[in-house]
Amino acid sequence: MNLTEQLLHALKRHGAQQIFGIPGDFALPYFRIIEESQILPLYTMSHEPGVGFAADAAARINGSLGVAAVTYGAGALNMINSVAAAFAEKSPLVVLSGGPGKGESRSGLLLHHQAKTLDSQFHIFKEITCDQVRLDDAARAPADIARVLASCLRHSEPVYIEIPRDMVAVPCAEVLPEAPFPMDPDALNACVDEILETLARAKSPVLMAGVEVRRYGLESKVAALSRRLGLPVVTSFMGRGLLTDHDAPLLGTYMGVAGFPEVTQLVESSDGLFLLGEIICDTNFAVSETKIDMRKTIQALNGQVNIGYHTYADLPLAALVDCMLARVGTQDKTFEITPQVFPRQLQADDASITPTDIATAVNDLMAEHGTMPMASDMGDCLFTAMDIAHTALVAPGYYATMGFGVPAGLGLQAATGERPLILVGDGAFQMTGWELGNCKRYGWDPIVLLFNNASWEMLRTFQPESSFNDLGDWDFASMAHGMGGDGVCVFTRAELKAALDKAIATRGRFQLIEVMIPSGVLSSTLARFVAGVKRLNSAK
Ligand code: TPW
Ligand code: MG
Repeated sequence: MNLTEQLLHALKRHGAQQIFGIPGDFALPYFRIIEESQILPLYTMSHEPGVGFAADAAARINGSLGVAAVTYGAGALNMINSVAAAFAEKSPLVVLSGGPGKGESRSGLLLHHQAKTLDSQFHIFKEITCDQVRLDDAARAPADIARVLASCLRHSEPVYIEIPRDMVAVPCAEVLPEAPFPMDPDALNACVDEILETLARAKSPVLMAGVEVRRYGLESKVAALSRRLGLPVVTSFMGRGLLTDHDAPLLGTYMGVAGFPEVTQLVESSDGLFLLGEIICDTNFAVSETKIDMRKTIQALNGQVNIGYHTYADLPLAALVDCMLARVGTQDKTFEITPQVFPRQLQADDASITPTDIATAVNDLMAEHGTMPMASDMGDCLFTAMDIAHTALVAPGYYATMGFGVPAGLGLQAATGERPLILVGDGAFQMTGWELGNCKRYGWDPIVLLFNNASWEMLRTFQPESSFNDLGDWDFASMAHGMGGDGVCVFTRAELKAALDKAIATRGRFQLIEVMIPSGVLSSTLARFVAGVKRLNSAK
């Protein structure tokens, strides 16, 4: 077998299910092998940011490797922002890039796509990946590939693999998976003792589940753990969508001043806050009503556990959860929780549409037709998602990049086979909405709710005086037909309901519903978020 085939088999054995990509001349040779070997299906897209977002979303939804394949320079550097998002939000994304052959590297000519030096790209990717390799030595390649893929899964962070174009077809030995990382069972037991004692001592312990719980495939175990320990569960903003299909005592999403007062009160008054796989970032915590003293929490993240003033190093989350589960018996505790209530039963009348109406309409739709996985962009659409009943969600809640929603939705459908719902603002749609044109070739048929307020509205709420936030009317619905889908523009609640009913009944083509939202009308969560941030800032 050749080097590319061994790499593809190794990717598959480590959990990859498909490849998203755009080729170029440095990548054509390995793309040929991807296509002809049929080891993993290849989906090509239109622009590299979309490739990265789709592969990232596939990784997030399946809790396994996502693969983004690009060409050297113009292709790979076009994907920097998507890979940075995956790094920040801990998504195990494998970047494959073509590269100059060894001979041409020594030619003395500058090569096209070269920025500063031929190594510049490698150095740039070092900043946003946890491990890297250039496969320029066939003898070393199997061990290098094994190491890089093990790093990707262990840290749940992106990795970078460069394939010089004259190496793709050289003979290569099989990639043998690395041995699991050693762990100290005594340290694990001591840590679990301490966590269980701290939780038992607390009068009102709470478990906040973060994205690592999904990244390491621990949702059902964490749900069981919270039932056994009688721990109410909340997610963070970033963790929204976690545990939805598992029997967990889930109250809702913690968003400080922007969230539901019951959840905010529970979290901020807890004397035993257990942050499990939670990224400690501003979108999760800066909006706290009362500042949470992180030194008083238990934090399990990045393969270590912090309790009070000390740290247990090298304890993977999966081992920690397994060990805790083994210690808490098999009996569930009974306790009461009051879960968040979501808006239902849209008044289908002639009133104009608010973001909360969109959430209500989606809740009605999913109650009638079953839940759909969602991909959301950044913007008020993501705050609106907090009013949608719990369902799987991928969204850039921490890194907050625009342009994620549409390509991520395509990644969801490719990875799960399920029809996704995409939430996206008009500004974000201008960035990556074109990727919808790829649905037709692959039979993808997402339902897209485009929140069109003709504005960068989130920015406007923070700085209302700036007219540069006006985007004008682009008539997005009319573009759908030429791209192989159906588009409709809705102004009233009655039209919104009719459009959703029609979209759900129409399979095989993407369904774009352009929802016109009057200027200045926000979701209730974003309105609370802005009011809260302003209140906190004025108190400083
Ligand atoms: C890649 C900065 C954050 S929110 C926003 C901008 C420009 C406006 C979003 O407009 P949209 O949604 O999509 O119409 P809405 O609800 O606010 O009207 N470039 C990137 N990412 C970010 N986050 C920005 C700029 C930004
Ligand atoms: Mg907008």
